[in-house]
Amino acid sequence: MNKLIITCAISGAEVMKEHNPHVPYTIEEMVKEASAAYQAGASIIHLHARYDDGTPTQDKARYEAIIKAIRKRCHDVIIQPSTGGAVGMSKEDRIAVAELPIEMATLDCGTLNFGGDDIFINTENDIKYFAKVMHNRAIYPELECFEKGHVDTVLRLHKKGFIHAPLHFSFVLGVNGGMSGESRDFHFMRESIPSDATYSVVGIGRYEFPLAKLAIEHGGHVRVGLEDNIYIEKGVLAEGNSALVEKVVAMAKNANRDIATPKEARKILKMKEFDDAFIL
Ligand code: KMH
Ligand code: ZN
Repeated sequence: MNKLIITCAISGAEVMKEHNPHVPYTIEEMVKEASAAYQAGASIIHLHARYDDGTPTQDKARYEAIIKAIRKRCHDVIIQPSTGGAVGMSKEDRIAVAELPIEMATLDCGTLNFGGDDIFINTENDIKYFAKVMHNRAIYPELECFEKGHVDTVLRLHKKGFIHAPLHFSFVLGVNGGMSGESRDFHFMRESIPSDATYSVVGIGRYEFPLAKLAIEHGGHVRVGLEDNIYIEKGVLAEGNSALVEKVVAMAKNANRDIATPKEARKILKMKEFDDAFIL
């Protein structure tokens, strides 16, 4: 089977130190969490910038400082900034990070109720706007789909020429307001994408490891991290992002699936090779 790409979502925009003290806010904390996750086997770091007090921000200068610092410790890791940011941010603020020379970023593929009364807005025009900016800047989109309708939207916009191949999906399952992350949901999603597309699972909360197991067994890829889940097992807080990555590495080993390096991940995803231009 192909090698397993592990993404680590180290920070998120919603989870706070009150939930798990290892959630990074400062640049130093971001570097510590990212490099430990990279050493443990993550080839992609999914990144939300925060200010030192934990407030989420899409400020370009803050991203630049974090990315520069991570790059010094994890030379060839794939850094995937969020263009989702936090609920309520404008699309102009969300996409500002795309002005940096980044190789990959998230592209959120539909609107949903988000964890209660919040609404995470991604209209069809928003999706086209983000896709166009990213395409024009040669930024590889990670297609985040929170339910099956979002996959259908991607396929329709791809057919119409707004979203370009290669298609790499992330099935974000288990958000309250989105699709759940049961085995039937996983199979429905994976069977709904073209055979030449790739996918990663993003299991929220208790879905993180059961979905990781399914993806490992079926040739998919896996994202873990404190953005998505703060527990290493029921009721036990994870001692940082690297503990979550290590658990997936052990699961992959059990299933005889090797872990992809960043170089191998770029090849599997049909990305361009690492370029010094990505060093800010
Ligand atoms: N924080 C969520 C509202 C992304 O990174 O693009 C959106 C999110 C998706 O986390
Ligand atoms: Zn995110």
